[in-house]
Amino acid sequence: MIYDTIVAKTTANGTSAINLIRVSGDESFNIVQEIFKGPKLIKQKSHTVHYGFIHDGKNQIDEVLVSVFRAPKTFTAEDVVEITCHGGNFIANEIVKQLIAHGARLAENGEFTKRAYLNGRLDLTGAESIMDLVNAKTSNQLKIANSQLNGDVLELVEGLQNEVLDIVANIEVNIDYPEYDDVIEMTNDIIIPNIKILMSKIEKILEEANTGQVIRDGIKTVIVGKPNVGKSSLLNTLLKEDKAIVTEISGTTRDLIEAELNLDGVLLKLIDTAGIRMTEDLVEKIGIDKTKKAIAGADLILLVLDQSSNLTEMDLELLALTKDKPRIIIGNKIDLGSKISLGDEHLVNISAKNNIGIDALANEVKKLFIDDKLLSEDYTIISNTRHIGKLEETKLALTQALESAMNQVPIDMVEIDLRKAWSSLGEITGENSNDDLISTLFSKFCLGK
Ligand SMILES: Nc1nc2c(ncn2[C@@H]2O[C@H](COP(=O)(O)OP(=O)(O)OP(=O)(O)O)[C@@H](O)[C@H]2O)c(=O)[nH]1
Ligand SMILES: [Mg+2]
Repeated sequence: MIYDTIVAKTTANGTSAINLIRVSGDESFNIVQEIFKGPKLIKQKSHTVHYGFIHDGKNQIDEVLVSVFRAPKTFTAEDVVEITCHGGNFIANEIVKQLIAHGARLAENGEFTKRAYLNGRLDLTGAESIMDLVNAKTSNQLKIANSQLNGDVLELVEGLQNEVLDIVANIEVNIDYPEYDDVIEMTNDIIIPNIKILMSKIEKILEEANTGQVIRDGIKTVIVGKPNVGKSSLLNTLLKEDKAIVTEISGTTRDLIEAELNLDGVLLKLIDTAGIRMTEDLVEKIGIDKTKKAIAGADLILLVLDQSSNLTEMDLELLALTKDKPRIIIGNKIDLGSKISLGDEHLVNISAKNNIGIDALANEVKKLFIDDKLLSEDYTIISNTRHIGKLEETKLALTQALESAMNQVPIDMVEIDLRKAWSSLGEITGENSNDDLISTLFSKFCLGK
């Protein structure tokens, strides 16, 4: 298909040494040539770089390097020209303006990657992995994004699709050649075990996806406790910086304080909260309300208790409030004593102020969420929430197919559910997906990507 020629600055706003402007589409070479004084671009070999000047017809704008890439071996699978100019927003914006004046259109967010997808160079999972690469903050995030970019998720999903098709083929054969009266029973005997095998495969993938999702999205970790137990001290010790104010005054933290921590390749999205207590102070009350909301939205609670004094009513309330959440109960200020014991409940003793027990705490967090085996071996892990949702849909359709088959429902009805399973899988790779989904998905990309 032929699309119009698009342009965007690919580097972020702000002062930098160099900026890169990307142009993609059939007219790329011609449009850039209009404002480029240098060699004739159309005559140059693909994947070469050329020195020259950009001008606006009257004046020189910048001294640049122009790289030319001919379709189809380019990022978008279209003709692409990249202009490397000096840094600073002004120059880059002037060049983009000139390119637009000569017929290019300003690209939408993610439109270059969208073209790569529409032109068949990437499947949807490959395109999504590019956004994950750009956003990666830990080595594990990078690892799963690269595996997805290399087509591992595509391969996994296509494998599952083929298994569904094999089952459908069994049905088709028997529908086409219904030589025997008991054909339906026979077919069910063949397909029921196959559906079961496929379902258990998908269940295993979904189980492992927990680890993938945690790695991709990070763990929203909320530090809670009554005032003065050392929540902010814990945040600071974990971050190795004085991010939150720490004082001996109860009620020091009023608002949520957010920070990110790379814990051996696992991203913790930490939130320090206002200590919970009864208070008449309006500001503190609002802070406490926010704490309660943060608890509700957390993946993990770090509930901090104070080992230097006995448990209070408020501690017990907080223990009850967080009971159903994944949580780690921490006994802080272990340097001052160990007055608390919780019976069967596991307590991780630390001193936030003196940096004692912090590594053990970090290990507890990892143990709770990450299956290391999946990362060390050559596994394909699904990590993207959209993919997980589609796999759940697939599983549901297979469950329905299985139920029908077991109840000897007419075989063509069973086939409808199997086809549904097949098409849910196809939505993961973008083999069948609607325009709205594609637009929303790519709009989350940054400009120039
Ligand atoms: N001895 C000792 N003191 C600590 C420890 N951790 C924190 N503290 C002290 O406890 C006091 C309160 O610490 P914060 O970190 O501000 O406590 P908080 O839970 O954030 O308190 P609020 O924000 O008021 O809810 C400060 O004086 C800290 O220095 C520890 O491990 N040992
Ligand atoms: Mg605090």
